[in-house]
Amino acid sequence: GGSVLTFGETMVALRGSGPLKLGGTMDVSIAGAESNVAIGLARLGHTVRWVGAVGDDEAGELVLRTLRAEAVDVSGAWKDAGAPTGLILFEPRLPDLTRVHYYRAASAGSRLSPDVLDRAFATAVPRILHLTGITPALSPTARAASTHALRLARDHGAMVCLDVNHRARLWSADQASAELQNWMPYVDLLIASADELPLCLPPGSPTDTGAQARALLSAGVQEVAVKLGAAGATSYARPSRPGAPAGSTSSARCAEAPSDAQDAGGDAQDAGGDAQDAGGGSLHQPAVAVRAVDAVGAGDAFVAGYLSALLDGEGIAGRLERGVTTGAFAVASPGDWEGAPTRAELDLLGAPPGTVVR
Ligand code: KDG
Repeated sequence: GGSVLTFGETMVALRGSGPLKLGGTMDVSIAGAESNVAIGLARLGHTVRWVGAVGDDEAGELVLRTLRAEAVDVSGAWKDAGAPTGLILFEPRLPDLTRVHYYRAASAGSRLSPDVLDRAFATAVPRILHLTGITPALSPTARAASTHALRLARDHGAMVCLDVNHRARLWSADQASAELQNWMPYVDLLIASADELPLCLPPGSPTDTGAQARALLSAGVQEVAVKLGAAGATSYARPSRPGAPAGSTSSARCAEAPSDAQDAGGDAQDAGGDAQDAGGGSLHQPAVAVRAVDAVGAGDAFVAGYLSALLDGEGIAGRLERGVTTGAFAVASPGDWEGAPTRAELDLLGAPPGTVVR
């Protein structure tokens, strides 16, 4: 059981250091947005379960062994003898630009189906179901598994967290939008980058991020967290109401935050920079300034931090603060999830440059 259930495809990840076509050496690890979140949560001490399939191959062994080593519950994961484990190649092409190449069509992980979620919920009902917009892009059965998960969460009273994570190499914006719009009535917490918000709304919706977030709140979402990369993140929430789903109870904090709580010039240099009320039931949190090494996985790390604080009973300011902190750890370390902090390490980012912890 546990606090969080997540499902999706996790692949073997090969990461080079320059143009792929030149060859050379690559590091071997694993990657998958949902398992990145699972590892981030487990490092922070939460119980988290990842469900999905790998092939009956050594690559699949690597995936399961790594997740087990990170204290992610993989008891509901399985090996599919009929298809291989998927593969992802990361090609760092410029200091701030990484290209991704997928070898995942018809992979084991893409063959998820709705019965998998029935089994997961029959074992234990999580407090939070976390899913991403990657899974429905993988196959028709994975899409059906995703929508089935949304219904199971609603039926069992689990809170739903969706990270849009649009992957243009897997499906078009139109395809994503046609699917994700229908999901909004089931979603409690929506996490997205600003350019992904329109994918969740009908055509002709507002073009301004704040207005889009508020349109989503009107469509039934309780809380919208917008990831802004180096600019931090902004959350929008509607006031909590009696009978609201678990986890959304402190949403009202957002609207209540005093607008003069912080110095208006709070900037990204300030590792302890607190959230500022951006008006209209929204709260902005600047990013923690770090030397960026690898931005891949930062969004997933943000989700892990955000959900961790939510599980701890923190309000929106605390969720944003932990989200930008875990996001900064991800950006400052190579790999998708390798640099994710433990709870004791969360404070390290506030240390002055050149600090040696002895
Ligand atoms: O968020 C990081 C992911 O993009 C990476 O781990 C691979 O899940 C992945 C995907 O489908 O792109």
